[in-house]
Amino acid sequence: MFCNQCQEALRNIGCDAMAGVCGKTSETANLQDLLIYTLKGVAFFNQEAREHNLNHPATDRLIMDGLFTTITNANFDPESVADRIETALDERDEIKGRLQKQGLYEQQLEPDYVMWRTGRDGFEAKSEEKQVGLLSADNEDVRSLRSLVLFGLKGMAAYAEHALNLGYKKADISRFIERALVATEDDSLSADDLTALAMETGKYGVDVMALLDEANTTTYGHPEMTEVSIEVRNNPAILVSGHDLKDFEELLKQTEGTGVDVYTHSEMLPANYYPAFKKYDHFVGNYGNAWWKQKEEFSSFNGPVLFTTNCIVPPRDGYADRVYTTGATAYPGFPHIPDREDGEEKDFTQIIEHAKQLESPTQIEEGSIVGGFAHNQVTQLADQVVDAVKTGAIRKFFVMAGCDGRMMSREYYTEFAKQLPEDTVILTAGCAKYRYNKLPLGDINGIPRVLDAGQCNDSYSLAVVAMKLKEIFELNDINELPIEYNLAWYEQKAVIVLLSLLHLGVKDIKLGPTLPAFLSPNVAQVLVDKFGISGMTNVEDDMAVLNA
Ligand code: FS2
Ligand code: SF4
Repeated sequence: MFCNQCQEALRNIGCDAMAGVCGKTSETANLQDLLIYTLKGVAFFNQEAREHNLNHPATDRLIMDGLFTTITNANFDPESVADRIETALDERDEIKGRLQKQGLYEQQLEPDYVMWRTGRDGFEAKSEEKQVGLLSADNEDVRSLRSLVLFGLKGMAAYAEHALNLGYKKADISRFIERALVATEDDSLSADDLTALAMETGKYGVDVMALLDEANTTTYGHPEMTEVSIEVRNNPAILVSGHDLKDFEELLKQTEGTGVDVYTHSEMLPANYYPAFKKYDHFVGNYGNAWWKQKEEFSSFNGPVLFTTNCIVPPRDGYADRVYTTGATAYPGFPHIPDREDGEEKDFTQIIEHAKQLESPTQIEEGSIVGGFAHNQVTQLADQVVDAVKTGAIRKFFVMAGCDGRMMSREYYTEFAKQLPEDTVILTAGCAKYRYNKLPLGDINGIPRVLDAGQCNDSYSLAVVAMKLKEIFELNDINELPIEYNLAWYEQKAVIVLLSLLHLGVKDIKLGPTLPAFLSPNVAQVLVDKFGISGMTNVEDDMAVLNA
């Protein structure tokens, strides 16, 4: 195996042993590479089918789901990945047959990724071939840029799938995903071409986040300022993690009146901010913190846990028998709630019945947290915010969005938040917030000093707010605003968020706790020269650099 897609890549180079730092086995990692390789073949033919209106909507989902499956901490189950490879091979050849039937495709000298086929027992050997994995290109800059595009596409696909689950899709986004997947196999593209493609990936990143925002807010209402309880009640309960609001809604409906409570964990916390979910009395609040604390927190929760997306940590005994997955996620031994069929809801009966037999959660924290500051809520507070900026009560905003993680070096973010002067406000989104959302940072004229917009995809909201402020203050450039960016990344959704911000013209982003291992020195230099990106150093120096 060789994998360098996340912030925990071994020695900040890549995981290449029997298992990744995340716990993904070499077998699963290789199969994930083979799945991506196969999806490129699906994309190759589906581009052509799309041109002639011969494409099927199910192919869009297949590509999104396949990419999503390979995101860090989403799917650890080699069987589930191999199932997807089989399905993708069939889909690829079926689309090819469809084109041939119409005389739109003639067999030619095809690259391996569009023609390879073995039985399931041949997947392992195939997955070890050099051309399948991330090291297929010999030129390190080409390799780096292909990785940047591919990892951005993974994040894009995840967001596109959440939107699709709510019935929202855009052909342009699927078309781009296909084109870009195929481009990562095109040896005729230069480093400049691939750099342009990476920037274009950012454009579609903005589009997909806007689409998901539309899907979420149209379906569930605009997030609103909400006080979320972090305490527990004395009923059996289910804890829901991940990002998929459709899954969350269906579980809430199916648990209503059963005596089983529902709590959110990690990236599901923002579900508390949506008006549509507030009518459920058995939706109690949030339990615990960011994904990496799940071993302790799932143990004390006592009830079953549902993963709707990443981030899964290989479990410890004591709770492993009460963890369920759904969607793109899987882990060997965890029961998997199957996909929706024919417009029906997913069936959560098994996990609900399981919950009824278990103890209620043990309380681990007291009080509440406040969030729900997505763009609509902030726009409603615009007068208050603008006044505070004009009078100098708020001198600066710090966007501290992204991911949390288990590395000790991430204590930096807690310290940074603590040391920020009192006339500054943190704008956050994603699970990065857990590093400071429970600190007593107070408020400025009633505006909390930590404004949480929501999940990582709600970083889009922060961009909308910035655009709005630019308009109000009649500025020419978003970078003239008193906003600094100090982002934390972990997995590939952060890659698409970063590319999106670059596309919107945001400059001088600080990125930590380490710069991505997949950036070659030359590609990293381009990001420095063109966008002023820099790595985090230490709190004192970074405070000075960011004029805190
Ligand atoms: Fe956090 Fe993990 Fe949101 Fe990431 S819970 S690192 O999936 O996408 O952010
Ligand atoms: Fe390593 Fe991250 Fe890849 Fe897991 S996802 S194998 S930790 S680089």
